Amino acid sequence: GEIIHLEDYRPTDFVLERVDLTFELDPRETKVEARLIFHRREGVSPDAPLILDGDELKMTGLLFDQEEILAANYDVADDSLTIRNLPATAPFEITITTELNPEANTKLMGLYRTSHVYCTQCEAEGFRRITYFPDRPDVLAVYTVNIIADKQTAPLLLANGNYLGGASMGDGRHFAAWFDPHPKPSYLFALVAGDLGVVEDTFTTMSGRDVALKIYVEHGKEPRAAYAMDALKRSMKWDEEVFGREYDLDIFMIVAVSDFNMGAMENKGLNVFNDKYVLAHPETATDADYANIEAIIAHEYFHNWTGNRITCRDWFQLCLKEGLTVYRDHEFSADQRSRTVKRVAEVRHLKAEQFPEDAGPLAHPVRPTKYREINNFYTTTVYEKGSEVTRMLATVLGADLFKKGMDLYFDRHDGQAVTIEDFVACFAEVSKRDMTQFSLWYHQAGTPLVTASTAYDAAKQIFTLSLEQMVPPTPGQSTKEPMHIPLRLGLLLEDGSEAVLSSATGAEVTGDVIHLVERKQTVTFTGIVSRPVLSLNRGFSAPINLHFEQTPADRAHIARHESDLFARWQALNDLALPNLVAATAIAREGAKAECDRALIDALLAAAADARLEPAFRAQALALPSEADVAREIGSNNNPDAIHAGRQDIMTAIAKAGRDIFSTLADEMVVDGPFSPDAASAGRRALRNTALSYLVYAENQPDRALDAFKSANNMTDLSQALTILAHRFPDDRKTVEALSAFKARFGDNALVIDKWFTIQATIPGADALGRVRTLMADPLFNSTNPNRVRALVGTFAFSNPTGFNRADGEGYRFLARQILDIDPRNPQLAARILTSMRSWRSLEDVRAEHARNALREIAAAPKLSVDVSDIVERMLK
Ligand code: DPP
Ligand code: ZN
Repeated sequence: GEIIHLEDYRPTDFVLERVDLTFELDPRETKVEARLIFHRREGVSPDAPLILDGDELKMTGLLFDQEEILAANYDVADDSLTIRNLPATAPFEITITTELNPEANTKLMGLYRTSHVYCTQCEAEGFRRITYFPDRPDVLAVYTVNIIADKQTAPLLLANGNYLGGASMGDGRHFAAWFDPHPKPSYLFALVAGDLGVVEDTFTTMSGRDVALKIYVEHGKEPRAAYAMDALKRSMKWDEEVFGREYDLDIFMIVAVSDFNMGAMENKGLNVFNDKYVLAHPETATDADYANIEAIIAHEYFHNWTGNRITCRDWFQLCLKEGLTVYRDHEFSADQRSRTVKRVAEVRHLKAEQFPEDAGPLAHPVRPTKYREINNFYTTTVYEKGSEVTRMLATVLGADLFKKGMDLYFDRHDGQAVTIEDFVACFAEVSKRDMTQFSLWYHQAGTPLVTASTAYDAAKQIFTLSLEQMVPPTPGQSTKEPMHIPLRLGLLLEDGSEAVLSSATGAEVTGDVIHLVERKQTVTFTGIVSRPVLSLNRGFSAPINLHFEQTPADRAHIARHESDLFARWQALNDLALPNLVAATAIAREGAKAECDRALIDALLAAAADARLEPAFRAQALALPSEADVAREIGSNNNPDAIHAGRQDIMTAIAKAGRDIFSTLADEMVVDGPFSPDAASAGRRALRNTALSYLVYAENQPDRALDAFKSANNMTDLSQALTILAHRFPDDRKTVEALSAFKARFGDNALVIDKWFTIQATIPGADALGRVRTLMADPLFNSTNPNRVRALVGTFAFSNPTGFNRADGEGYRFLARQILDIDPRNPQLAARILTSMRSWRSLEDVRAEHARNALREIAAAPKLSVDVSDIVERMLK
């Protein structure tokens, strides 16, 4: 659990040339033989020992060039192996034998079992749980893998690369050999063995090579992999067309497993997925599930170039592969669906997850400089903010130079393990821009606050925009430098046209982008014939908090007339937030809040505007969440008041728009057989949003109950059930609907996860009791990460009133859960604990309870490094 610092990086003393692995698989006694060929790096002292990483390993054999090593020449512990007196220059072979118990591996790191399937997860540091190894991403080697297993229970034997061959062994076992010609770091190693069904297809690459595509799932679930296969082929094609990247092996495999800590893993040629992001069927998957599958299949596939062929020098560079690959999958989804709707969803997610992280005790730079446990840095900052930084790079440079920079990056660094500096240098080189200031986005944590004010001189036709930026202090970084903030903007004129921005002084302006680079900057636009309405940060061109006092009338103008549709959504959001904040204050006094007419009119105008696509209208009508309101208020938060105030506003909008919502509920019915395409999904989204408002207006469950009974797909069914459960939790009809749902889908784990989630997120103080009851349900399973996240995770992350009960019982419950999960699966425990990251912004009584719960965790006698790292940072 020591702190690792970026500045301490140095290359290994020994170069690993080749890796030969043999696995004799057994549920409890798996034998692994690793033959590793090394040579001493030039210039390294001949006395330097070889030090290999391990984690909970048991070594049963150690050879040097096939000879026993003298006991005096090595030291072994369960977490390291040190070998001394090794050759000064000549290559040598070390053979290590270890014994593993996959069945007992509940951490789901290294080699483990899930539903009788052997499977591995090695990122970030799981390979060291398989054998002693230089387990770091800058050690790239070519691997041969031999797998031996029982033929009956494990007819399928998979590893990275291309299949070499296999045979029966006569003792009921068989073997298979795989060879991966691409040098790779150990975190991309994978092995899968078991009895699975397969869906097969082929893809012909841009140079005419045929690639065999295989998706392995549990027997009987093959039809549910069809959409994932379709998404994979579209991803492969898109990466060729947009980034010029071709696949490089003869085979690409995906395996879906039901016990997995993360979403999915991009192992070379053998992706392993949480089955949640592979399996989909109209009766069991929602539109959101389909969109997630498409995005994650693409994400892992895109890693083949951004992550695998070009990998990270060290784990501080995680955003090099993750931020860039998220950006690529965002662009892919935008091209496959509606770009605006996709952008709105991204920004909602960024603000809901990353902004709170960046504003709390867990804030860290996109490229951190120290960590205790790397598993705790697979964060929305590294992923989503990392993606936003890549997007800004494209905005600052423009599409052509960005593409040139990417091409240079691929050409120059293919086959290497590199850094963020290497990446940024490619863009500096092609654009001849000094990227030093821009790079602060990687180094300075915290969401910048930009304050804008404007003036218009009608006589001189001059419009002045004054901008000021401030990056708030974050842990370990008390003072910050001004950043390079690219702000896209539009000046909307009275007649509905847009002012031309060509004559600006005071800032660099490229196209519709202002480059804010100083702490304070005043930009002047001349030739502006009438008072313009400023639309700033179009498309969310920079991930900032914007403080700009704009009148409701101006915001409503943007919401109606902006050519940039994202900005319209943003304007509606900006109209809604002050209403929700005011409603919170009123609710805190025990009174009922009113809603501004400007907001109601703007929302209903968007709802009824048939020129706007339904998915956009649904997003426009979705008010900022309770978490959004809490973030806007910032401190002394009372989740009950936020909830009550928001309910008042929802009801006011619902009543005012009853006719429109009723029309939409009829108009947006999707006829014909189910299709997960974006247009149909958009109609369903708008219809369900309208239904939800109607239930607010009517305040009785019948309409939701009808929707529940008539639904012919999981989107409509789960939405209707959510409305029933959240609004009428104790109604007999709701109770019946919940049990009907459970009875119908009891054998489908992914749907039962939804059943748990819907109930875990029912607002109010009774939620905790409900969660406790659900934990006793036979379908609850505390060892399955998806199930634990569905119940305990969503309760803590997504039930603000239930979790933040004023008596602190929610926090005490979570503390106990964390201490229970931690010994089994520290990664899962640490992740769920981050749900408390904003505890300091709660009002005093709740904050005190939260602090005590965190202290209870911190005081536990035996904590994993994962949990102790998170809890200590949260209490600091
Ligand atoms: N590298 C993995 C990913 O794709 C981590 N789960 O994000
Ligand atoms: Zn990734």
